[in-house]
Amino acid sequence: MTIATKKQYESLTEERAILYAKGLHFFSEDAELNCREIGDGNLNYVFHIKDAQSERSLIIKQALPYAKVVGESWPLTLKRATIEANALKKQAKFVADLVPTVYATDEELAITVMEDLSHLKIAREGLIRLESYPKLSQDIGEYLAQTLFHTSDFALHPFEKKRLVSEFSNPELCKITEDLIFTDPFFDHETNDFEPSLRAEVEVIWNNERLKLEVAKLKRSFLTEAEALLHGDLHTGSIFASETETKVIDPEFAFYGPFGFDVGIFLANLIVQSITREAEARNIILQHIEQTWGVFSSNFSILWKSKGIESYNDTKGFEEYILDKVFRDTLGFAGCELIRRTIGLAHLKDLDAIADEEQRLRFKKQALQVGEELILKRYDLHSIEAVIALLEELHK
Ligand code: SR1
Ligand code: MG
Repeated sequence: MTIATKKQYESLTEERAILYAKGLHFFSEDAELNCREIGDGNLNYVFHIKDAQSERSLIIKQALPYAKVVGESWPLTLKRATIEANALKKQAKFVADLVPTVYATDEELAITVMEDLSHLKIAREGLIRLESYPKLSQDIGEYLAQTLFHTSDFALHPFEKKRLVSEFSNPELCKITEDLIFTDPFFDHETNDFEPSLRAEVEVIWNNERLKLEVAKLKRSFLTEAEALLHGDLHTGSIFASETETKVIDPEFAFYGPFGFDVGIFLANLIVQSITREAEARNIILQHIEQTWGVFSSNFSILWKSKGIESYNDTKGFEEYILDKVFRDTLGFAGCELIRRTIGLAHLKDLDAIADEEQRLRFKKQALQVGEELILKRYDLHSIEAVIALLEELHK
């Protein structure tokens, strides 16, 4: 449902969100609604609205006309709310159980009304507390294979594929990624943010021409390879999880880009957990890393054989070539994400919240080291097992 409104954009408060929810006719007329703003991301308001009597609830997400993380000095398109809602609806066609249901959208107010997932926890928060998410890698591997394959030229008529490329043109949000992941961390840029004790390691990165050449190639892939509809920001803060459920939220960065980007961003966020954990807790994460790639690649392969429409699909070596390219890109993008989350503008609680300074710095240096190695060695690491071995080396 699209709600018709003649309103000019104005940001909601908790009180206004309740009034807005009443107009949706989702709750009974006499419902006594409670509302809390629960958004802890960098960009949006998220209102949780609940009728205490019936227990019915929903989420009203509103994009702000600027990046919340920086303030009003960083204006940001409201069109991202429409991109996000349309991406969720598109993904629901392939992985309905793994994304929240969209109930309504309102373009003028940049609002998406959706299923309340507050019985689940943001995966990053749970992972930091060593909570167990046994389904995480199975579900995310499946999500990646289904959403990426079905929105690619391997599954779509070329006219429909190109229509979607245009529908999901998202230049402002892509620019954030281009700057914050692929450019700024590799130069002495004012957006960077790192502890003074890391300066020596950071300067090594800024002066490493071989590394910068590889990052330039990865940035070019991100800019030019419109392979599939990406989530665009698939870190563990974009995932709600429990022991039995996984839901991927927040695809406001969605656009047509290279297959390996979503896979790489997700793996990088698991890699950070593998750095900060010890013993059995670390093994669980290493298994998730291995299984994510395993589930993604085997499901992609099954879809290739069962649903592929490309004339060359049966040509010997083509499928292997594609999956090998996705694997190399995945490692490279994961490396860029590790570096930017350590020294760029947007950090991770997994690392920043470690109180012990010596330990925190050691982990951050390891994140930088793994990031550099994944970028530089991505053509020498021939399997996900080789990546696991590289991660295990850190703890020897
Ligand atoms: C200004 S936005 C900073 C970061 O938050 C988002 O979640 C993306 O990861 C972006 O790079
Ligand atoms: Mg987000």
